[in-house]
Amino acid sequence: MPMGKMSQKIGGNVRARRAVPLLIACALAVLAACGPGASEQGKKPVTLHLFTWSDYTEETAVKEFERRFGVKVVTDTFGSNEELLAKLQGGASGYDVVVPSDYMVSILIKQGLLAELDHVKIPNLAHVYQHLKGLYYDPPNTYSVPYLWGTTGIGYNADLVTPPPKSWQTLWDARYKGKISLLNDEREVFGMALRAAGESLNATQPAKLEAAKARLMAQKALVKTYTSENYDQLLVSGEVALAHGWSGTILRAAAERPSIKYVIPKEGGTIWQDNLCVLKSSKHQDDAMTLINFMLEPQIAALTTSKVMYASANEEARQFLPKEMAQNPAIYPPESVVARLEWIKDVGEAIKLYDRAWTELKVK
Ligand code: SPD
Repeated sequence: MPMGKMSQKIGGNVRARRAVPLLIACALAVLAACGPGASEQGKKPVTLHLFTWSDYTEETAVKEFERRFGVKVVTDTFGSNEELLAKLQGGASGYDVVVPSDYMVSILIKQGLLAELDHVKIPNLAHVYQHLKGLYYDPPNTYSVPYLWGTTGIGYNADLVTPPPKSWQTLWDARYKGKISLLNDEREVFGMALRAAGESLNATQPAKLEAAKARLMAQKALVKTYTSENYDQLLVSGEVALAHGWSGTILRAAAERPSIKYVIPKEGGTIWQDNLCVLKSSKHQDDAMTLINFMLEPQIAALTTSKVMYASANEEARQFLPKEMAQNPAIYPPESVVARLEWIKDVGEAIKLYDRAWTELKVK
């Protein structure tokens, strides 16, 4: 029973039983102790712990879930897939639902960290675009449900950057010294430097990574900051003129300051998809799947996209979006753009080369 109705009903009982206040006080005390999610049998309340990207949830939707299912949701955020992985490997316990991107799903599966999903409990999976299911990182979607997807490109302030950037090389333009931010994300930053040189963003050859590192080292003096969490605000305030970043975050900045634009450079960049997954260690797997199913309700998914401005993997959600979002090519890029994008993949042992190069870039 939804919490609202449950408490109305208990309120009614309170009025009807003025003669037995002690009994009522006990009943209320039990409920208060149980809090959200307490079943009518007085079971312990359920709190789900959601570990997701920063600025990736829509508060009204979360509140509606809590109201409808009587389960509380506590949200904690990360800024990169590697941060998520490190926290899980470091034994961060207590999370139920996590939101890894594509390649990180494959890594978490390999590490045995994800629970198998029961598709019967997630009927709204039927609303997910067919072409976004069954992707390389989890072909049967045994462990992951597509949630939001997007691209990686350049956000720029057209009042400050002329001509408009067409190439990643603009991020090496000394005229913008101190006005450039890059994602704080090793696969994205190395991926960008590799694509800028015409390479795959999944290159594993040491020489290619060394060359990418040398280019990033040379660029470093121009870079104000490596951040994945506040570059929208840096763009809006004018502190940076060019930001390597994710589509939705830049579009949110553009909504605040119309001179901010988003471009995917001609050399191409990353296409990515973030997924809803349940951790094997979750003690609330059924509730976690209920949350996932809820997030896939078309109107809830539309609410989320209209806030975060990333494309929903949910096909049915699109009709509930305002037209300017549903038809915005920066949110839903056309096939011709998707064709020059590349998915980040698990590079296996070569990740050690990336890790080392990234650490060197950040410390030197
Ligand atoms: N602020 C939310 C950003 C979500 C980005 N997901 C990105 C994945 C990239 N590889």
